[in-house]
Amino acid sequence: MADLAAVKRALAAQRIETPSWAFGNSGTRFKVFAQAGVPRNPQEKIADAATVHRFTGVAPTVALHIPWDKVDDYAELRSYAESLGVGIGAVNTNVFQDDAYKLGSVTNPDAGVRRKATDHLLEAIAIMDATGSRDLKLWFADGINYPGQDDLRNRQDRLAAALRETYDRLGADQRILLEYKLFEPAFYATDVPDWGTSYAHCIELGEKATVCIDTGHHAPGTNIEFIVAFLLRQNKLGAFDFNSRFYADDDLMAGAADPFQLFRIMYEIVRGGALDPAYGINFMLDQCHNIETKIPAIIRSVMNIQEATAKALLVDRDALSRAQNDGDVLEANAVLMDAYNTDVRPLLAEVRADAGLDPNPVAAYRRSGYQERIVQDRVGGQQAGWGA
Ligand code: RM4
Ligand code: MN
Repeated sequence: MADLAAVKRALAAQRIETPSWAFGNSGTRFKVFAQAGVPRNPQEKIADAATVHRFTGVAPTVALHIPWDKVDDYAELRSYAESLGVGIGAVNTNVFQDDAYKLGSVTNPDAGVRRKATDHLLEAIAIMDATGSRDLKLWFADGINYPGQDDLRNRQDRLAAALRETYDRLGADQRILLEYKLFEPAFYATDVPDWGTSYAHCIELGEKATVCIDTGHHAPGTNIEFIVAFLLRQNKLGAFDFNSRFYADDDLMAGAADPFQLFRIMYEIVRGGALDPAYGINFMLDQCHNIETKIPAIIRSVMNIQEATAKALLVDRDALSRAQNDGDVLEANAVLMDAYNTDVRPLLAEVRADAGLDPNPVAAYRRSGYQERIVQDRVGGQQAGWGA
């Protein structure tokens, strides 16, 4: 049996980072449905992130996306966040929305465009210096649509050069998280399409470069927990972008589409001793709430990750290794499924009560009046969004 007190301690210590962009308007390429009360600036996004933390107790940092969260004074933004009880987490770069990037950013055949893109990555590190952020998250939309459009190998060389220059600019406690994505917006070949490509570049760069797994960025049927186990063994897993997918990069609430997959991922994290924040993995959300109310959807996502984690922590690891070593296939599977099939909601309610929180964060948020207040207050101005 798992030690319940230890399970509760691990759950209380768990940390999940929220994404500033998830509080803004988003949509598909067909339509963005604007919502009332959505933030108009980075400060309002941070206020919403602080609200998620206030009700969950486990989301004390918020990731920025530049230039969406551009401000004149990042030290001031940091103080503002801290005054609301949260810190600024990863800084995400954006080299996918400028006209110049039509044929790629750091892999573009034009050296001038590559310079512009790399300068943006360096600018993001300067922002991290001011915000006190550890993580620079890089995702490249780069790729090509047609065979022969550009030279696949040259593009890897250009990518490596930009990554090297960026890596060399990192401070002692800063690191690169290199994200990958199978396809979209490029349809024939993406320059960082999978974890192997990201891993190889991270190895080439050095120990301050690690892989970021976005759970929505794989081909259907990919065994993500295998990737987790493999990268943990190599000390190269740096972060997650959690979300759910049914088809492609759907960006739905984490744990909504496949809670069993989330459990299997979190089991590998627990198995690898990587849940403790001191291990250094940044467990982030990367979602878009196109039709549902954003703040409670993010609270729900945090809770879904907590539930998957609680189940992973409840796995009877001794019984599991016994069954595995005995070659008892059915028993080993049963041990894992026993944990998965446990209703952990009462346990999490206790953990929250122990921390002085409402056991039901979504209901508490709904009762708090925060949603009504932002709907009333945030009138006029330009609502934040990623401009689909
Ligand atoms: C990308 C990728 C990045 C995120 C953007 C908004 O698909 O997942 O992590 O920064 O979307
Ligand atoms: Mn992502």
